[in-house]
Amino acid sequence: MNLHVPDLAPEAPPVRTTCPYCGVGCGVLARPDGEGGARVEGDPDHPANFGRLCSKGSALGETLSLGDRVLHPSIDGARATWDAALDAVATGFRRAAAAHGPESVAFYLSGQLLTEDYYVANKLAKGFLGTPHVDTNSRLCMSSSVAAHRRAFGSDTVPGCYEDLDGADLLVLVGSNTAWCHPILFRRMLDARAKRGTRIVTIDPRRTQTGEESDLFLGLKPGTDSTLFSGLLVHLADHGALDTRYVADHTAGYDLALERARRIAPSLAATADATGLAEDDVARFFELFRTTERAVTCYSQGVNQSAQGTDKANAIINCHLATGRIGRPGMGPFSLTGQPNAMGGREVGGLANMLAAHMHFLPEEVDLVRRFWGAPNIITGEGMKAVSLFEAIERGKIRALWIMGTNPAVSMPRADRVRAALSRLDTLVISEAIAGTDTLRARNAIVLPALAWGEKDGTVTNSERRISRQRRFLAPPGEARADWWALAQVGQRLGFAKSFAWPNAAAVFREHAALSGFENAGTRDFDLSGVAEITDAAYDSTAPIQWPLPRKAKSGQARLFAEGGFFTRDRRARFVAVQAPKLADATSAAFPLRLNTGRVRDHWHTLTRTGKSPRLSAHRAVPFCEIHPDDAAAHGLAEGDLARVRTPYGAAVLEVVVTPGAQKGLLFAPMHWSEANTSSGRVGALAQGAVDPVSGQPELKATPAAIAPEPYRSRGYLITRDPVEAPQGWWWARATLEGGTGLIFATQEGAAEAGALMQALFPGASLSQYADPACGVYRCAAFEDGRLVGAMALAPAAERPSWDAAKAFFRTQELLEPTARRALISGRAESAGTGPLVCACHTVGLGTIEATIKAGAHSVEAVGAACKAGTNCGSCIPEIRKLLAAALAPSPA
Ligand SMILES: Nc1nc2c(c(=O)[nH]1)N[C@H]1C(S)=C(S)[C@@H](COP(=O)(O)OP(=O)(O)OC[C@H]3O[C@@H](n4cnc5c(=O)[nH]c(N)nc54)[C@H](O)[C@@H]3O)O[C@H]1N2
Ligand SMILES: Nc1nc2c(c(=O)[nH]1)N[C@H]1C(S)=C(S)[C@@H](COP(=O)(O)OP(=O)(O)OC[C@H]3O[C@@H](n4cnc5c(=O)[nH]c(N)nc54)[C@H](O)[C@@H]3O)O[C@H]1N2
Ligand code: SF4
Ligand SMILES: [Mo]
Repeated sequence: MNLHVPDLAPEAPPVRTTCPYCGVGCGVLARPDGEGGARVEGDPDHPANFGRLCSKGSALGETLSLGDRVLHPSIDGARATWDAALDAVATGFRRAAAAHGPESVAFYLSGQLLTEDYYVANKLAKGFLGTPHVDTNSRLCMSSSVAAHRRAFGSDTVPGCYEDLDGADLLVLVGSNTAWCHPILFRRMLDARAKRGTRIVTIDPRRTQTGEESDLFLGLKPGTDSTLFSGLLVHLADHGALDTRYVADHTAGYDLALERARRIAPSLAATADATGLAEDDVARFFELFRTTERAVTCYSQGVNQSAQGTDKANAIINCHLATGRIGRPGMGPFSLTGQPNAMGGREVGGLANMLAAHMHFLPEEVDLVRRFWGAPNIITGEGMKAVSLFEAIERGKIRALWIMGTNPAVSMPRADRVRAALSRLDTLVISEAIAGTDTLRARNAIVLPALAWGEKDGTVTNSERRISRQRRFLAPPGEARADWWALAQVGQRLGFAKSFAWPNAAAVFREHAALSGFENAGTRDFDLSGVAEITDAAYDSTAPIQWPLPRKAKSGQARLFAEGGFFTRDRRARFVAVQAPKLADATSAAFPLRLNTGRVRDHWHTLTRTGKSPRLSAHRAVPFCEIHPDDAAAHGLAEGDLARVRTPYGAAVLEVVVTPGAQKGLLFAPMHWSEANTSSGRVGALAQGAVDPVSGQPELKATPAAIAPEPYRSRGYLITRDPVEAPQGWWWARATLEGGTGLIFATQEGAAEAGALMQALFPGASLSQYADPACGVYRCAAFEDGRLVGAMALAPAAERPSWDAAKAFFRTQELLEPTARRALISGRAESAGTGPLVCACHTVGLGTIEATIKAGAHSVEAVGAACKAGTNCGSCIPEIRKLLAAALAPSPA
């Protein structure tokens, strides 16, 4: 169903906008088709991607349909007008504030909001409602990096830019699966390797696709990064590799930091021992770092999402300060941000420990912001961070909450508890674009329909401090409105009409830029005053800009700190003496393993958007758990089995993936699946969430865990044109397919029950069936007027029928040939498929690629030429390379 009103003529020039997924911030050209859809391609002029898009960006056009959108406001399930819903929000907040004080109202925001949305939310809460309790999913994402920047630089400043990746001779990737999570930056890194021989070192307990592509992979024990980088600092000091001038002129605290590092990692041997790495590997890494001046260290969630995430980041920054490798071309510590606007959220001050525009709570800062806003109720100190915030909700201390652009019932650690806590609130407001999320299902709420990508208008900031426009190219569907508008309306209803009266997003942006420059004589890093008077027209047409961009500056600044100038009082950076690493909870007999969680290549977070794309849903179709072969054997598990993974906080049933890339003792499961798309694959429920003492960021990578087989009698798939409810008792995961939707399932039932189910699902249809109850096999295709409407296969669990071939028959609505009809139920179809998807852009499966290699395509280019795999976005090239290596390896005989 497409309800988008035709907005722009199909022939109109493309709209320049920005990808709404990761923090790389790629430029996108969108060509609306006039029917609510659009063709997208990379913007060749955008300095983040120069025309490239990864698999997720390339498939954006598949996520624009309106069938599952929230299209009008509702109150406790009943449709309401915007006026009524906004009145209800204002009344709820006013009531909570009157009865329990303004601090009983809270906001839980998102790094996927636009800067303009974020700015208005922050201003409303911190200046007018008078509550400090504004936090965001960025707490789970990069708050440890923010804290580390502040400790080292006195400000939350990313010192470098993407060109440093092109110009580095050494790239160290710490706790980052860059190949899958920042694919376009990874392409730039591989280009650098091809052009200048850049070496890539990956540090991660799992051998990820990124690790596979690296020159050196260090599979360290979880949580031990601070030891490794302490060892590196000691090595640099002992080998005369310091930049003594830089240390003397621009830093403080070196001696203490080195002394602490020596205690944590006194020698190479001690470092190797504590990190579980081979001494040779550690030595090679240290030497590479010592001898390569142009070195960039990139880090993301393996560093941030950790009970000592801030220390990990500071241990890395220490090594760059000690060598003066910061702010110069091809050098620097580089926090890769996750969400498209993680940086924008930091700029407006949307974290509980910030006030606004990179200012905190010094009395003069509070006074400055108060005067600028004309704020009657300015807050004077920090609010609660995400984990504490939800605990306070559980205790009844927070009575009203506005959730915007995030799905905490899935993504918060201890997600079961978080979901239950929501029922304690008197007023819950949820601004959402997609219906049926786990958070929306958690309880009744005031639901406000948000604009989605393609409909929204505003700005986002990427990892290199570059602000790009997200531009509207589709008409707002239904009654959906901009998030900033809804927030401003509530501000007006609470009696602050004048302060919340912006006519458009450009006006909000101007105010935000003006605040950054207000009484800022170079003492605050974040300064956008150069665009504080930008006209509506210029805002509409602006090219990406980098900050700082002070008044009168001709352009933004690409790098900072090459010659010091830090934002501490004495303008010196600080070395930080870090603590010896220790994971929050020890493993035990009951929970002998650890659960690491993260991401897969083609899915985004809780699947509300990538889950709509058949191509993106094919790469990984079920929630799974990676395990080392030895652990699998010890627990009686084989590839493809289902296993129950338990932690002290929750449990999930996941498909087992046995891989030597997993570290012994460490499980890995993706965070993506929710109750909306699987019976029990919601991994957030299992995460411990012990918080980092400095940043408050929860640990999501090392929860003590147990695993055991979860046997089922049968496995199978069910494909239908429209979604159907899975029967009680099934384990299932749902994926979007071309022309249909599919359930991969496991059940204690057999052929007879499967047959009965198909009869019930398709009462008027003609069923072609094959049943062998004795062997537990059942296959069925359902036709209505000759059109294929359903297909099912069920077999004993060990056989796991694959749907790869059957899926293909749903791509068309045409009548099927008799041979195709026979193939569908003969079981032959199963083996005729092309196997699991590797290339999402050209829909090329594993089987096809293997056959292509066998037929003589012996390079990535040759495979591409023969079957197109890897020729569009390139996200799958690492996987193709791996298949080539496996196929072409000399056989042992
Ligand atoms: N495809 C895809 N891309 C995305 C996203 C997505 O959902 N899907 N989300 C975006 C967002 S918001 C974010 S934050 C980023 C995250 O991007 P990444 O940080 O690259 O992704 P993760 O998979 O969460 O974790 C990275 C790695 O940290 C490793 N790790 C775990 N523990 C440790 C440790 O103790 N030390 C070290 N060194 N490594 C460890 C994990 O094994 C994992 O491989 O991705 C962004 N890009
Ligand atoms: N176990 C585990 N948990 C994790 C992580 C992990 O690695 N492991 N990673 C953490 C990290 S780094 C992150 S960033 C979080 C992400 O976790 P979430 O932010 O909870 O995940 P999303 O699915 O991106 O949720 C965004 C929601 O906003 C909705 N939405 C989309 N566009 C708009 C809009 O314009 N306005 C509004 N109002 N709503 C919109 C989407 O439909 C979706 O429901 O997860 C965290 N949780
Ligand atoms: S790397 Fe991919 S997901 Fe990230 S911004 Fe670029 S196209 Fe979007
Ligand atoms: Mo994130």
